[in-house]
Order: sequence, then C-alpha cells, then structure tokens
Amino acid sequence: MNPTLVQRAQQVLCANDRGGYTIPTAGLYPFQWNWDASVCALGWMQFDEPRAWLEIQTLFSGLWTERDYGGGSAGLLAHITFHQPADSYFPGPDEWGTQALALRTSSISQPPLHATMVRWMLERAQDRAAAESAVRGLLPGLLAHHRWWYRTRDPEGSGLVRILHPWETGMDNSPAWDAPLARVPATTRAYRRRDLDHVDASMRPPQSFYDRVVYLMDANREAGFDPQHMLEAGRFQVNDIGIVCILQRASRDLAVLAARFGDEAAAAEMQGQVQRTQRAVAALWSDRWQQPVSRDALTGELLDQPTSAGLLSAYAGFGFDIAPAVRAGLDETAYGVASTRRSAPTYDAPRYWRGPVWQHINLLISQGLAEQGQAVLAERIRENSRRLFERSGFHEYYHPETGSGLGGRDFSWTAATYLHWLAGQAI
Ligand code: 9WN
Repeated sequence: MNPTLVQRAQQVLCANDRGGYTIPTAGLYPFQWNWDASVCALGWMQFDEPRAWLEIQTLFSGLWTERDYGGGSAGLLAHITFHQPADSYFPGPDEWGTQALALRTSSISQPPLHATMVRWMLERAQDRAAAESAVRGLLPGLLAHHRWWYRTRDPEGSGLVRILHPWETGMDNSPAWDAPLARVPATTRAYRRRDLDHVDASMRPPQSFYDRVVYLMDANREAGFDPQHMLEAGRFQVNDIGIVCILQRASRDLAVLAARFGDEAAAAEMQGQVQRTQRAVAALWSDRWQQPVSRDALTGELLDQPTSAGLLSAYAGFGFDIAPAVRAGLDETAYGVASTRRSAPTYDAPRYWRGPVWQHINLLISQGLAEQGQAVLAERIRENSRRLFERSGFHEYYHPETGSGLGGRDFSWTAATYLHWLAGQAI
C-alpha cells in the first residue's frame, strides 16, 4: 500500500462528489454514469461506507418504472442519469427525448455490474446492520433491472441478451462494433460534440462514430422507447460478450443475495437465466483468438476481435480456458491487459477502447482468473496495474506500451479501483 496514492485516490473521489453521486471526471463527463457508479461505490467503501451505499441508491433512483413511457421499459437503468444540469457534455439531458421522466436519464443502459459490486460491498462492510438494510432496500431495483435485460433484450429466451447501441457496452469504440456500425445510417441532423473540448482527438472516436451513435439515440425516441419497436427497428443489434459476461456474473450474485434475504423464488428465477446463458455461450467461442467474442445478432456473424470483453468470461464463471489468450496478450504489452490485443490489425494504442488499458477491467479479469485457480496470472495483472498507478496516477485509461495516462484526468473509477484492489482487502 502506498499512503500518498491512497490519499490522492480518496481526494479524487471527494473532488468528483456532487452530493450523493460521483461524476467520472469534471468537464468531460459531468453526470452520473451507470457502471462507473458501481465501481465508485467499491472505492467509497474503503473509507466512507454510508457514502458508498448512497452512490448505488442515487443511481437506482433513476430506474424507469411502470409509469414511464407506457411501462414497457420498466426496469431500465440508464447509462447516464442527469441529476443536475451541465453543458460541457454532448449528448446532454435535452438530447434524448426523455423530458417526461421525473428524473431525466438517457434511453439506453450499460454493463450491469451492480449486483456483484453490492455483494462485494456487503461481504466487506464493517457496519453490518447498515449494509444489510441497504441491500434489502436495493434488491427490488436490482431484480427489476435484471428482469429488464432478459425481458426486453432477449424476449425469445435465447440466453444471449442483445445491446442496441455501442454506448450500452461501455466499450464504446471497440473494433468489434465496426462492421455492425457500418450498416447504421449517419445522422443528417446538426449537433456539436463536446468531448474534443477536453481530450485530444487521437484518444477519442472519429466523427463517423458520432454520426451513427446520434442516429441510434434518435431512433429510440422515434420508437417511443417501446422495447418491441426498438427491436423491430434496431439497426445495430449485438450480443456483446462483455455485457453477457457481466450480466451472467451479476445474476449469479443476485441469486445469492435474493436467497440470503429470503426471496427463494427470485433466486431460482436468476439461476434459471444463468443456466440458459451458460448453455448458449459456447456459440461465441473464437478459434482464432482462443477466447469468446461478440456476435452480430442481426446477421449471426461472429465479431472476431480480440478485445478484453471476452476475457471477462472467467469472471462470469463460464468455464472457458482463457489463460493462454491472457498470457499472450500480457506478453505483447508492458502495462496490463489491453482493451484490444496489440497483435490485432485493429489495435490503436491511444484510442478509446481500441488499445488502451482500463484498470477496472483489469481488476475484473484478474478476479475471474483468481477464482478459476489461475493465481499466478491474476497476480501478474495486479502487479502490472500497481506499476501503472504508481507511474501515472488516476487517468481514464493508459497507453499499454508506455504506461502514460490518457483521456480524462483525476478519474473516479480508476481511483476507486486502486482503493478497492490495491489499497484495500480485495476479496
Ligand atoms: C458515453 C463515463 C463513460 C464510461 C464509458 C466510456 C465513456 C461515454 C462517452 O465514458 O463513454 O457513455 O461519452 O465517451 O466509454 O465506458 O462509462 O466514464
């Protein structure tokens, strides 16, 4: 443990605290983001337990209900919740067409880490009574959200949910989305992106990406946020291996939490979904890269790219042997698991999700490998991450070859990952 870094990590979270929620970083991302919030809560847990629980509670205050837009999307937990206005980000609260919501949000979701993070928080809480009461209060929202994923994104019960927007994956500009995104029309409406006011263009997606994500955002509004219409009209539909893994792990953890708090029926329901996904996931294996990958749900084609998303399969508990792929990737770069393998033709070292290292992804991959009995490999990832934190502090992401910090600075989930994984007692 490095006391100076611990103090700096805590300062990052405190500086990004907006009263009940933590922004990822000032300027670039001025609202509450979905999967960021779960990682932030892990970090807060190390020095302020009530604040940690509040982070998740505040996030779930934006959960869509039966009263919202005809009720079809009840249980949607949006990727951004706009608790307070800010004009440094595009697309902000007025762009999504969700003005009728009591608390304005976007109309898409993000990787559902929450149930897993809540379970980890419960396991390490010092104040047991407060933790149990918090989890009991969160359970209905967690269940509603998992049901939303299975009901609206896998209505046929195939076992593999689909995402309808690259931003839902959290790995927005991944090369795996290039082919399906190429079929999405470019928007013809005027807009002004704001990310380049904050970060160099070499680290961000190209304009062609924004033209298509804006088109997809507007399509949701045109479909009235009705899940069936969205599936019928959806021009981008992908079985994202990252979401499949994260949902799988979270549903296993949610089953444990539900059983522990007396809801055996919900536990059995989640276990049923887990078993269905376990049976379906073999279809996503890539012989070329020796790891599972995503699939275009409209064409059935594998999106055969070696991204870190598929390396979450140990964390999911799927049972694939991904250790050789992880080792091969670590041998190619000096600073941890890259978001896209350096040996892939699509690798682009500094660009957003096409090469850089994200520390929370490395934490999840390492955790999964440790659980799979790969302690040495898990520790190798952790040590790489430690060197990266000590070399470059708390950036949004890092250059996998030089270790230099990229993207936003003083970044919340990076600081939180340090506190949980390297300064605290990881589970
Ligand atoms: C769009 C906040 C978010 C992360 C995503 C990351 C980036 C947003 C953007 O920032 O995405 O959601 O505008 O680029 O890709 O994973 O949640 O940190």
